[in-house]
Amino acid sequence: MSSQIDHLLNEDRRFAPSAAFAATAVGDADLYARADSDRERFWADQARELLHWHTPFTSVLDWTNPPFAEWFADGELNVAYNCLDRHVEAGNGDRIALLWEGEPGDERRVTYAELTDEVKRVANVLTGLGVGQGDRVAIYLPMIPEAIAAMLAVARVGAIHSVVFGGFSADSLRARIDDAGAKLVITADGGYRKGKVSALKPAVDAALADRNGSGPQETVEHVLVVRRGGNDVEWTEGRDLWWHDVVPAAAAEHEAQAFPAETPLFILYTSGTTGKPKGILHTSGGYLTQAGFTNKVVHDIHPETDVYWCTADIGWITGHTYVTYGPLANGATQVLYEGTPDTPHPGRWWEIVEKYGVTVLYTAPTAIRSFMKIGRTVPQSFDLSSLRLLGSVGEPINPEAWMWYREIIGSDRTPIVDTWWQTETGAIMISALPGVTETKPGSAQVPIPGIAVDVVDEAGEHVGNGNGGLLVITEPWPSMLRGIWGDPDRFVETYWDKFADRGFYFAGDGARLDEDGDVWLLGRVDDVMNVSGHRLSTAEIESALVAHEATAEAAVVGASDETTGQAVVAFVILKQSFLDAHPAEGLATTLRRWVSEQIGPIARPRDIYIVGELPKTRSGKIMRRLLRDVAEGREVGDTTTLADTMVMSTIQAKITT
Ligand code: 6R9
Repeated sequence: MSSQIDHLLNEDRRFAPSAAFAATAVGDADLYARADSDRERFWADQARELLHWHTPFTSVLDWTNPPFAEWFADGELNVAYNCLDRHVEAGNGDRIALLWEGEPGDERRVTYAELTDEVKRVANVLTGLGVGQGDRVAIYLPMIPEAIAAMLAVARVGAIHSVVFGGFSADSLRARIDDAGAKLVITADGGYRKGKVSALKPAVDAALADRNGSGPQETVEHVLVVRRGGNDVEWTEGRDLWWHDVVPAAAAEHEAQAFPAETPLFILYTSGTTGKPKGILHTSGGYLTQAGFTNKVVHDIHPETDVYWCTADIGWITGHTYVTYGPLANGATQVLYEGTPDTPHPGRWWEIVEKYGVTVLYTAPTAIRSFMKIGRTVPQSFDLSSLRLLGSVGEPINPEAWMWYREIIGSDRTPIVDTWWQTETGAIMISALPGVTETKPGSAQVPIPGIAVDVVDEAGEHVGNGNGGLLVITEPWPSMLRGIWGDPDRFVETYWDKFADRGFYFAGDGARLDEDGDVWLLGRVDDVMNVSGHRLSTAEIESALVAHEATAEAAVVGASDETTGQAVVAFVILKQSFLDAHPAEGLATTLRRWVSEQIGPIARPRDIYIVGELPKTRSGKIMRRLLRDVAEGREVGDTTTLADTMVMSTIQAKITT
């Protein structure tokens, strides 16, 4: 980390917004002044300006029972109405909501009127299936318009969605269905990935297969299946329903009912420091306010003219806030792309930018770095002149990638907003405003208007400019998580206990303040890895590894990786009894595949080292710091606290041979 900090300290390039950009930018410097003079009033103004309230709120923030916040609690709204009907009622029904591009090149343009119609029908189907306020619905879909329609229909009837990324395994899906007690699963036969159909329905079938009495009682009553891949699927009569049978047949009239602002909107599972993923709970009014506000001022959305494209999958928080809720609340037109960036050719994304005239692009550093690897000639063979603003999210963006993004993709002209936030924060918290802030490559810079953050030491003291420490959020914010599904104690413990006396939210990230007081993110300080912008927990992968019959013990670390930011590296001790009966050849490959099946391909270790022992302290804690040194090819650091100081040289000898 220290070499990274030195490197960042030397970064002194600055990019002021052009006068032309600033002249038309939605967000101006006045927002900071307004927010500073009265934070709660500022958010109340945003909530009133950006959303339609069936019942106006009178109470803004209730923080009488911290850390359980309530925002706009006596107000009532319907989230789907805000994302759909009101735009149609305002005469914008013909505006395109989704410019959808399938991986094979098929396309669909969906207007606000059409999407509203579809969501109303799906809402009627949900009601017909007995899904109503407070019920949980799991969504396991590819990036197709139906995925957005499904989320909004669930929201429309006051139910709670839990979107599970399509790359997760049947086991991961099962765990999430069980934890939330989902009543319905919405899936597809399959979707296109890397040039072929990747099936989804079999994973749902496997997740719902008879468990012979193990696990909790089955809660799922129905599975609603979209036909996308055209692949053959198994069918359970009475349980499974085709979307194309029931949705078009449902009535297109559906009046959106108003729900209290604190009505749960969704649960989204994310990795924590322990093995079990946490179901992060978000509610309606505050979440939609901050989603809409940040999309508008950070992405500088002009709904009449912009073609916005956020490349995130809806299985992640970025897809929730900046594909589904933020842009649709603002009535924007956006690109939705089903497939992978390099299928069928490495210029696929840039072809899409050219084809649709994308003006605002929001993506992750890992994608930028993989394009850097391929080389500038690929993007340069497309017309990218429509782009006027670029955004980054998911992990720290190194200054080289930032510069390449600006020069090659942004023609050395577009501002870049590096946006820091988390599943838990629900929306962007730290970012430049593109028409206001002079940007610095590699720094997320300043809290957005209405947000208060600090960098503090272990005791919670402000570290002061020029120093590093822990990133905290010092005041409640509208889109903050309201809890962990079914586990209020874990919510308090994970985020609030560390600085309980000060009431700070602890984000789990290390950060540094530069001489101007701007924030530079330095990565996680806990056992959470960030692989291609996706959060994975070391404990979760370790427990998958030890669940294999060959494994006695496992330690997992995140090692820095040129393309993916971090990569999963595992150190595994095998069981002697297993080795006595089986050949050791090919086991690393088997274990890699095993992890992929247990959790999903994103968790597959880049390297697995079979070792005889693991470095442990005298109290038995695995010293991952030392394993990280090995995995990153560095000289191993201080080993004096190891119970057996020889262990590291044995491990290294093993790895270099
Ligand atoms: C939105 C999202 C959250 C973690 C977060 C941090 C890292 C996200 C970042 C960033 C540096 C940025 N992170 N954005 N680090 N600069 N602009 O990614 O949510 O999947 O929950 O991950 O990602 O470590 O704590 P999530």
